[in-house]
Amino acid sequence: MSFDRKLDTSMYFITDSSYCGEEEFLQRVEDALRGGVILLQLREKNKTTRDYIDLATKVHALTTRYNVPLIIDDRMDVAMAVGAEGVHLGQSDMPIATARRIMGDDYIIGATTKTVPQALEAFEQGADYLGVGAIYPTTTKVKTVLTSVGTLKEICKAVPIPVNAIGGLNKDNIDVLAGSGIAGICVVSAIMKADSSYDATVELIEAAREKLGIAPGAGEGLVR
Ligand code: TZP
Ligand code: MG
Repeated sequence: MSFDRKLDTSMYFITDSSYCGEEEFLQRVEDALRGGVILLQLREKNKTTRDYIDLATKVHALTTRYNVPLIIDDRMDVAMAVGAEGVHLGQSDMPIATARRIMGDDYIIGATTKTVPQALEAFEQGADYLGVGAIYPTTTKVKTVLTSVGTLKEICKAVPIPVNAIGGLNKDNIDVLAGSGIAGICVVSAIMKADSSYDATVELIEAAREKLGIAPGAGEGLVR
């Protein structure tokens, strides 16, 4: 799993399996992939290691088919165990520099940051992209505080890596992100809870293209 191309974070789907059973979950993951998500994170907070690996293996089979990198939330060990393409680390997870030292340069490492100093630190330690938010209040289970669009803009200016906005985003409220300098958006419920995860993805991509000038697939494709 190595990446010889610019990382495309433009439409980043983060999963939450707590909304439905496994069959529906995997169907929604595939629908989102079919709809055009370009990066996918498996985010599990309550699974045993064994169950996390089990689900990650199934999700990785799908993402591989669609040539989409799979990022595992929090757990470098799970990412490496299933041959996923990367890991996403928060401020209380393993330090980015430690993960980079262990994982090497062939894995994608993402970081959650809410301030310019945090963003600079993550970049300097080897993060490939940043998630910044929550921009809006979220219904997804997460310990977070709101981040202003002003701070988001400052972070985008401060680091040369892709910065994604996250938190309560949907096709009808992303206008506030125009001109912020983001590379993409991260969504959970806008896709996960939609009647159709496929339609929701297609509509989100359309909205991001129209309102933010962000177009998934502008990169050169995944090289394995
Ligand atoms: N980090 C900040 S907000 C959030 C995370 C993981 C959840 C975003 O979920 P949603 O449903 O897109 O608001
Ligand atoms: Mg985390």
